[in-house]
Amino acid sequence: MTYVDANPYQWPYNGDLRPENTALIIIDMQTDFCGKGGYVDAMGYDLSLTQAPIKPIKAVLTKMREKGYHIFHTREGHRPDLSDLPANKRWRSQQIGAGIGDPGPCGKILVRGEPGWDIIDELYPASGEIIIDKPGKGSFCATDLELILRTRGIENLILCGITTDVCVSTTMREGNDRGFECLVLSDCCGATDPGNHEAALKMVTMQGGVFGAVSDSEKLIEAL
Ligand code: C5J
Repeated sequence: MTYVDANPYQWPYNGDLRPENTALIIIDMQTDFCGKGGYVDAMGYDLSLTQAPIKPIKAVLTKMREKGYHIFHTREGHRPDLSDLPANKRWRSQQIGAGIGDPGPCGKILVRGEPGWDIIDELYPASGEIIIDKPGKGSFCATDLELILRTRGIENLILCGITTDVCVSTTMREGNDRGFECLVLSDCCGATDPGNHEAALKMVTMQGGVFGAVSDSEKLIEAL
C-alpha cells in the first residue's frame, strides 16, 4: 500500500496508489491565466500569484511522467464564434475590462486557437497526454473527461493548476461527487487572491476531507 502524507488523512483513503489507477490533472496553465498580456493580467491581478505554481508543477509532472502515470491538461476557452460563451459570463468579464472574446496583446481573450489561450511552454503537454478543452470552470462540464477517466479505469485524481478557488476547486468538487478520490497539491496551485487560495484549500479538509485531501509537491514526490 502507498500513501501520500496529506491533510486531513493519508491519501488515498485505501492506499491503492498506482500509475494505472491515478491521473495528474493540470488545470488551465494557460498564458491567459499566468502570462503577461493575458486575461488575468488584463484584469489587473498580480501575476506572481498565478505563476508561483509553475516550478512545483513541473517537478511533479516530471516525476509522474517518469513513473508512467496518466497525465491530463485542461484549457478554459471558447469557440472562435463564441457560441459556447454564456452572455452573463461575457458581460461580467467586460465589467472588469477583460472582455472574453475581445482582442488583447495575446489575441482574443480566452478564445480557442489564440496565443493567450494555449498552455505555457514550461508545462506544454507531451505527445500522448490528454488535453481537455472546457468552456467553463469545472473540467467535467461539457467535456469527455469522465468518459476517458472511466475508460482507463482511473480512480484517483491529483489536482493542480490555476486558479485554486475557481477551476481547481470546481473540478475537485465535480470529481469528488462522481466518486473519484481527489488530492490537491497546495504549492502547485495559485489564486488571484492569497486569502481565497488558503480558504479553498481549508474547505477541502473539513468534515474528514469533504472533497478529498490536501498535500504538496514534496510529499507527493516522496511517496512516488
Ligand atoms: C478563472 C480558472 N479563474 N482557470 N478560471 O476564471 O480558474
